[in-house]
Amino acid sequence: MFTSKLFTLVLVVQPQQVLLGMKKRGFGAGRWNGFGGKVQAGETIEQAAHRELLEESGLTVDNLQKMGQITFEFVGNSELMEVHIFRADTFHGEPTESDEMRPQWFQLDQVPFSHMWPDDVYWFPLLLQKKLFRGYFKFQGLDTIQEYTLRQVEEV
Ligand code: 8OG
Repeated sequence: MFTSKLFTLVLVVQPQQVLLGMKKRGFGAGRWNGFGGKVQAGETIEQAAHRELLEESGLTVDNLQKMGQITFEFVGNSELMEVHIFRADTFHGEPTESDEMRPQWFQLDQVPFSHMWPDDVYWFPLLLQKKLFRGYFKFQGLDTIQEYTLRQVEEV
């Protein structure tokens, strides 16, 4: 029997650049990623996305666009991770390093996929093209995708 836990992930995108953070500790440490984390009891997924973005990057946004939903299974772990992925095209504040993340802008043609989660190379281009998607990735360990599905959808 599988159970699942909700997570958020926010990508701040500018016309030529995307903001990523180097995860300094915990799950995904050593990888560049968007900003996000677990949805806490009593908050909506969107509230969690705003909170985690502020905590980890120092930024606030007026508008989060829902872009995708990906479920991750890790072989041997019965808890699935359901990650809700958002995009923001405008923001307030200055990217600021936190205990968890060191933010840095990347040119859109220089996204550091070899130092990101291995599934990102599949769905990131969809997010950048403003296409909505749903996916399922089954990992063996933290580096190997055993199988996956990914499709474009009309509504997330
Ligand atoms: O609270 P914590 O930092 O552990 O939350 C994990 C964050 O990592 C959350 O924002 C969701 C995100 N995340 C995964 N798996 C993957 C993945 O395969 N790719 C990307 N880009 N982000 C992921 O949990």
